[in-house]
Amino acid sequence: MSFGDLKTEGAVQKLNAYLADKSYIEGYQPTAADVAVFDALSGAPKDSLNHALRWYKHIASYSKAERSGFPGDKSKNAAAPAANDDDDDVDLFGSDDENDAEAERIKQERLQAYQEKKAKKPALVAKSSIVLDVKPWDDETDMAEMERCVRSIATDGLLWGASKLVPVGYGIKKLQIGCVVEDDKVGTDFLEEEITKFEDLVQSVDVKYLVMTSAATPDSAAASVDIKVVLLGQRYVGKTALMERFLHDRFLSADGYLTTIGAAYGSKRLMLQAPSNRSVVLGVWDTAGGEEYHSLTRIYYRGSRAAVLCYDVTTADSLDRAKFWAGELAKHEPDCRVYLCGCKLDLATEDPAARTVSPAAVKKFANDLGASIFETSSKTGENVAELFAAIAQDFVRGSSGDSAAEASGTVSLSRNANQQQQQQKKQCGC
Ligand SMILES: Nc1nc2c(ncn2[C@@H]2O[C@H](COP(=O)(O)OP(=O)(O)OP(=O)(O)O)[C@@H](O)[C@H]2O)c(=O)[nH]1
Ligand SMILES: [Mg+2]
Repeated sequence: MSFGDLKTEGAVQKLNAYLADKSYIEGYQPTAADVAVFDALSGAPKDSLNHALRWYKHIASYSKAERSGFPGDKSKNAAAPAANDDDDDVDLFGSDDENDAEAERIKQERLQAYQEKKAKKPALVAKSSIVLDVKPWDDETDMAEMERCVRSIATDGLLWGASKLVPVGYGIKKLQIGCVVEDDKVGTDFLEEEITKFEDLVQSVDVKYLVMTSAATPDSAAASVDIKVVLLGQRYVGKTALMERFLHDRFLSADGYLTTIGAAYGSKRLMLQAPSNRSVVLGVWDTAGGEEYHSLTRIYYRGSRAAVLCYDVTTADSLDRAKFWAGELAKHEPDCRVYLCGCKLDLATEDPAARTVSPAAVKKFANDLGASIFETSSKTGENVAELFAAIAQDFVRGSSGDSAAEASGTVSLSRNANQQQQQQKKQCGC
């Protein structure tokens, strides 16, 4: 099998189709096969061949010396990649001399089966991540009660997320609260109407920002990545699950844990509706937490504009690993904006005693870094959309010079601490 002469448009199109669901020519890390194909091209694929272009840019980001150090057999003609052993995939490229009718018929049959299978995939539910500013009448308004009232609004397709109190002056604070809505079920008008019904407490409601998070399939977003985001953290903290939830809005059960080897890549377009009114493509690298991959991981955070330092709220030493990565970024990528992400929030919500990472330690760490904090559950989806929406918003606002924490509306840990206290109260009956 071969892509053919990679100096021709047809061959580059085959390469593009091949890379539609793969990060590399072979396996899960850059190899000599990538170098062989890269060298065989006459230059960068054109914009419309988005998968090939994304791959090309990634391989081009390595120096020649680094490329020559990639593992694999350099003598092998990697422009003829090994057959893919993934049953889901189809061999779209016959060899140059596969011209006989039988081979063509088999190819067409497989292509048709592949397309039928693809067509049966369930449609993505369009969701938006919304952050609302809810303003009280004065500094005497009971903000805890206001938050309770807002959260009491329940309807199909609405999931409340994290919140914080933001000072607005004269001792008055507004409630900033996030939620994820299914677009065809819940709109901002509904939210505004429902919240302003608490008229004793609420003076006004504004949409701080709204991000459509599932408007595009990951594949269609690969064209031109605006911001490279890297996920870093100890093995097993939940990086891959976070990426899966963000890209595909799904959670693969705990039984199916597969440690990441090298790294995995995916991209997604977010539509920022207000106040930016533009789209941003996030290209996300999920790195391997295993210590044996650390030197390789450097390759993936190079050039990142945002890094999500993941820790597991139920695993105390995972915060130390996040600190290690913060140090590495400070040394090598000082311009990379950092977000702390406490994963597996659902476990701490279910059993507060399971939380072994202290919120105070996280806050101190975040303050030292000037980083935003999010606590997420890839199982329930809580705060995942908010995290990536904030990254996109911060990226857009970056040029205006806002600080990371203010720009993204840093998520307060206090809500979870409050929940914890409430649950502890419930448990002890006081
Ligand atoms: N309950 C719960 N389990 C989670 C969550 N996120 C991840 N897990 C589970 O934690 C285990 C590890 O998750 P991964 O996402 O594979 O961890 P990782 O950080 O990518 O690990 P490496 O690739 O080895 O570095 C898996 O069994 C997941 O199902 C979560 O939000 N809630
Ligand atoms: Mg992983």
